[in-house]
Amino acid sequence: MQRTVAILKPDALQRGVVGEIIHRFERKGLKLMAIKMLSATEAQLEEHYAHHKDKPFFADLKKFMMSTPLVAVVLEGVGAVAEVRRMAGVTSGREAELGSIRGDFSISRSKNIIHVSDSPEAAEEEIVRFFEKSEIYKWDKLHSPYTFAED
Ligand code: 3AN
Repeated sequence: MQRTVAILKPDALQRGVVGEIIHRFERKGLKLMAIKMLSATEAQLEEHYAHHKDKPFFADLKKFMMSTPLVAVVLEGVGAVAEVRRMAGVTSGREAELGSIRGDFSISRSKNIIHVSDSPEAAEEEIVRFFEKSEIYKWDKLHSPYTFAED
């Protein structure tokens, strides 16, 4: 099983689509291992968006991400990283396929509703960055044998 992180951004909270998005993850069969609201710190965002630190939009991106609390979840499932990326859609809401979270709920590149981990390694780093160990719950999802198979 693989773990991944999704962070619902201020536009998801302002637009009132947090529940709908979490509902999609549940319906897909992913296991919720952690869920919380948090106020991102500047230090967390500088680390999280280090690959964008020289971009002209970096200051606005940080300001946006600190404009409301965020909702962060840890999800578990077979191939969860790729599956949740596919569910999120490509970065720009204007290019994301209809049916994906960004394709359905956003029409912008900067206000694109959700962050999702882009690799298993990034997911593990993000878990450490945004969660305390005690906030991650290990539990048996009784439906798992009906959701996941050898393939
Ligand atoms: P993703 O979130 O799909 O992995 P990244 O890592 O390229 O995409 O971008 C991280 C965040 O930076 C995006 N979710 C978006 O909010 C913001 N961003 C990326 N490119 C731009 C851009 N050209 N203009 C404004 N904001 C951007």
